[in-house]
Amino acid sequence: MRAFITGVTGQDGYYLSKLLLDKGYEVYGLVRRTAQAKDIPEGINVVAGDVTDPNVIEEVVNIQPDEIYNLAAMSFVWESFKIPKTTFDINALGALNMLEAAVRCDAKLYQASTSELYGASPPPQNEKTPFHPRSPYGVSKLAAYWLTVNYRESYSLFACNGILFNHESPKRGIEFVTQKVADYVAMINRSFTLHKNVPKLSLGNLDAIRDWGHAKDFVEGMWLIMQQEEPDDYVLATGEGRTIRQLLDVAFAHIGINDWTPYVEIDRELYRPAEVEALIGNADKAHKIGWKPHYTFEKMIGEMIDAKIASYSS
Ligand code: G4F
Repeated sequence: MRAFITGVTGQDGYYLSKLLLDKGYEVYGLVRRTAQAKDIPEGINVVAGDVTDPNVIEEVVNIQPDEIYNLAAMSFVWESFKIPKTTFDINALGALNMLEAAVRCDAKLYQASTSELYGASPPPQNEKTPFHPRSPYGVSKLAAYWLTVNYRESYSLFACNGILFNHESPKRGIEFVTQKVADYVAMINRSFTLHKNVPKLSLGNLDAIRDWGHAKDFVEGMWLIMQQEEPDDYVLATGEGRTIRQLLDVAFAHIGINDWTPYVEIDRELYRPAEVEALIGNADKAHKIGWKPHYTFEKMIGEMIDAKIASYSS
């Protein structure tokens, strides 16, 4: 089997390509700058290019993959308010180019959709919940979602949306709240041994609720979705919602601190113009095809903090 992955340098690209290589796939990964390729697992065939460039279609056709995983995205919701056009180009136009490529080589296609599609729709959210995105990111991903459905219905393409709720790991970018907290907690831990003061952690909305799982569990779901008889759309989520306050409880407890309030300050700048208050997924449909997450929240946050502590002491 041959797979083509866009966004291979990101967190999900890393875990998915490892999974596929372990399964014996020949893996091709699209990278915008070849310098980025140093962070990807060994064994991937690196293809230089950009999802927004129509020439990428020809590149994919030359490779003739069996499966395309479109993970490339401008994925930071807050930033999407600052760069809406770039966000739309990468997330919507990029998906369109990959769908065109999939039609040309009759490949299966996985589209990385997101719980941000639900936005203002109250939880629990499943495949039947109405969409109401609250950011340029969410709107761009909704366009990609419907393009995927449309190509499936128009060309009988095996095209699927994985509607993934938040998923994290030590590979998560520092822009996202779990890694930002893990990094800070590791610094605090180090400051105890160095007897140094660390500035406060600035955060935005502490009352937002998210459903956080581990990326390693979620890429298994991506693959499983692509192995079904019929193409379809699936929610992947743990079903457990926590506030940012609860994330802070778990993270600080990992280094033995029970009261995090002296370490945290609120920065209004970090609020989004339109907030998504609560995302908690119902993944019953994915459970029926055999997917289930294994990591607990505590284990995942602990792993992220320990990885940061290890990086600071090396
Ligand atoms: O970690 P976040 O930036 O993730 P967000 O916005 O939920 O988006 C992530 O998950 C989506 C799936 O639901 C993906 F589609 C998307 O690409 C991305 O991977 O923020 C989580 C929550 C938000 O409510 C935010 O307002 O944390 C809140 N928050 C509070 N203070 C903060 C901060 N978020 C960030 N990034 N930084 C803060 O200082």
